[in-house]
Parts: sequence; C-alpha cells; structure tokens
Amino acid sequence: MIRIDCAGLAPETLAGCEQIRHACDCFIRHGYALLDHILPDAMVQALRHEFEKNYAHYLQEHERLESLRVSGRRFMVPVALSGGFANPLVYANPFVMAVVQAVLDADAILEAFGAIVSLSGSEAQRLHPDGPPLFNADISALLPAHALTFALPLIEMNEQHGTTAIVPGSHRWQQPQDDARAAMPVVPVGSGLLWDFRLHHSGTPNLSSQARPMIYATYARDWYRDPVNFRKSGQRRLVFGPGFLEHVPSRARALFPSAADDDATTDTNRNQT
Ligand SMILES: O=C(O)CCC(=O)C(=O)O
Repeated sequence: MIRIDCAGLAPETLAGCEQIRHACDCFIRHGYALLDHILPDAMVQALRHEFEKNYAHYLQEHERLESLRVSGRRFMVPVALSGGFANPLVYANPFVMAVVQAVLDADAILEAFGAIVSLSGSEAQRLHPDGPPLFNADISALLPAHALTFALPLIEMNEQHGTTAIVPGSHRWQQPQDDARAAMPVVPVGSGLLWDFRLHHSGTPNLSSQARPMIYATYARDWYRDPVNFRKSGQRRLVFGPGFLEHVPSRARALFPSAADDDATTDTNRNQT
C-alpha cells in the first residue's frame, strides 16, 4: 500500500506540496489515502482515554437508540464535538483537509462524525461501499468522489485488533467482483486512513481482548447526505458540545454550513437511551 508520511510538513504550505499531491493522486486512482503522523501519539492516547471514560456505555454488546449495529459486535456510535474531539486538529486536521478540499471541494462539509467500535470478538464484515452509487448508471464509477470517510484509530489497527480492509480501485467498479484482493493496512496511532465512499472495504475481526474504537468523519460535497447509515430516528450525524460552533476557526467554518439543521443536535442528547 502507498503511505504518505506527513511528519515535518508545514500546515501552511500543504496545498501545493509533493506529499499531498501524491496522497490526492492515490485517492483518485486507488480510492484511498493513508496518512502517517497527522497527530501526535499523546493526543490520540488522550482521545482514547476520553472516549473510554465518557463513552463506556458504548463498549458493551448492546445497540442503543442512538447507535447502530453494523455487524456482529461492531457498532456505529455518536461522538460529540466536545472536549478533545472539539479540537480542530481532530475534526479539521490540516493534512486531512488538504486532501478533502482537493478531491471533493473547497467548501466540502463535515456530514457526520462519530466512532465505529469493534468489540473484542467482533467478526469480519462483508465488503461494502459506504453508500450506493449516485446514479443507476455506469457513469457513477467514473465521476469524481462525492464523499469520503476519514478513519482515525484510537488504538492501532492491525491483525490482532482488526483493521479496515480495503480493495484499492474498487471505487471504479461497475459491478461487485468476487475475486477482489483486499489490502489490510496497519494504521498506527497518529495515522489516518481516508477512503472514497464508493470504495469496497470491511472491518476485520478483533482478535484481541480490548475494544477497537475508531473515530470516523464523513466529509462530503455540500449537497450530499449519507442515505444509508442514519436510518434510525435516534441517530444523529453531528452532535455539538456547548459553544462548539462559536470556536470553529475560520479555516474550518465551511464544514458546518447548516448548523441549525434538525440533524445537528447539542451534547444534551448524547446519553439518551
Ligand atoms: O470497523 C472497521 O474497520 C470498518 C467499519 C465499516 O466499514 C463500517 O461499519 O462501514
């Protein structure tokens, strides 16, 4: 797999830099970008502790009103943009944003934010894209990306904890292919994996004794809404902590064009069952 090392890159000069161009090229051609050293390890360790403390109720084998079982012992759960998760380095990471704005649009939005929790013993998911084709026509696979998923693991994704298997190039498939060869990237703490919404991928089994929480962010063109992953009325795409929107830096404001939408709620809904 192609990996892009972001260590030492200056956030102010990312737009034209060689590594980001390489990441965008990989994303467009192969449907993914694997970015190393986008956050300090200590910051991600702190996010993990915060998650385990504040979201312990999601580390159980139980689907709640606001969570969604996505496969055996694997759940999609809401995470509020508050505490460490309200840090712009997390939801608008400069390296991630440089790719997002190049492969989507300068005014791409943050469409959803939360975590996928693969509990100990979680099973292999089937390969799937994150959304259906835009059109019921071959052209869907030829178009530029309309949305992407950014995955930020809170513990290393590897053979033991499980990882997200991806099938490079599958965002260009006209039909699902049975003989697809998936890549199983090791994604260390501090690295992040982006994939095109059309790319076929799957969570692999968690063989370890601990849960594997992975923060996800869906970035999208401003007209797109994920049509499949929020089918329960209790789910929320974005949950804002108190005062969050007032503190979004100007470089990240475009991510939140419709903060008053019904789909965006404040932190008070977070613990509803
Ligand atoms: O658990 C993972 O690594 C990926 C999960 C996933 O792709 C999904 O739930 O759609």
